[in-house]
Amino acid sequence: MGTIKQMSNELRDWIIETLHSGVSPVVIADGLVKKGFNPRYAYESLFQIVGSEAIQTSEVETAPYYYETPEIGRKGNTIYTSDREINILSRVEKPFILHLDHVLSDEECEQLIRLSSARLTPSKVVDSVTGEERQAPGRTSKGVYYSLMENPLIARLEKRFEEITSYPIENGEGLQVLNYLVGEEYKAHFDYFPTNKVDHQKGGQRIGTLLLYLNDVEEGGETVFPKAGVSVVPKKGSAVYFHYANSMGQVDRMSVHSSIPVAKGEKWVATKWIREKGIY
Ligand code: PD2
Ligand code: ZN
Repeated sequence: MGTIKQMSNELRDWIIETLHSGVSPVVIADGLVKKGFNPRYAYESLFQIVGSEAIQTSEVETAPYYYETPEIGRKGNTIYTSDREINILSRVEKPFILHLDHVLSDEECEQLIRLSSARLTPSKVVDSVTGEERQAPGRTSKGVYYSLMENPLIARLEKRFEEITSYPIENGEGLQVLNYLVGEEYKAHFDYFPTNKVDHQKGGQRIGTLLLYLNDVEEGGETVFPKAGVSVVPKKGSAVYFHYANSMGQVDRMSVHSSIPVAKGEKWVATKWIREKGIY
């Protein structure tokens, strides 16, 4: 019978690291018991570590996501903004995804690409454990961030996005424009932050994404929502809006999505991430 009742600092650090990598506490506790730890001690220690480190574990996130329809989903089949009429092409409820056409004019798409071409740098990802930004092999595109209202074009678009989504401009992160060349992709990910890494002083959780297509792609480059069985083909001026957080602080794991590799041509998109509160 295992009777070890003391844990070295090294072992504690290893447990924290392993929890962060997504291994469930139960699996780790079972492993400790197999190594000769007292079962009760192993389980209580794991419980304590999870609590004190605020580690998000698969056991903690078991409540089913409660779907709430965002305001954009109550506007019917056409969204009227002060300068455009935008058509809704398709709608998925769970996860919530809207496909929109004519969000940007051809000239606006071309202007955004022209402005961005000279400023591209390698894109980063939000680390699913630390919540910090870093470069990663799963995201091979290049991109540029604009600050809110940075120039007259961005200001006009920000205002339009506010009217489309009904979220104030201040809830939006600066627009990001991305460029993917042949073979480049953004592997499956969530846009929301790990729930224990949300900065409530700076806008809080990301709740929705407006992803705008700036050009037609010859082949590949679709945005794929594998849990919904949806694949969005990039079309110049169109957009997809997806919503993945509710007023109870839950996030929707069904919203996992990716940009599959461009097979021919190149792909330009703009991403508008929306937070639950004003950021600035
Ligand atoms: O470029 C895309 O299609 C894409 C897909 C998934 C962009 C993002 N996510 C993103 O910017 O978050
Ligand atoms: Zn994304």
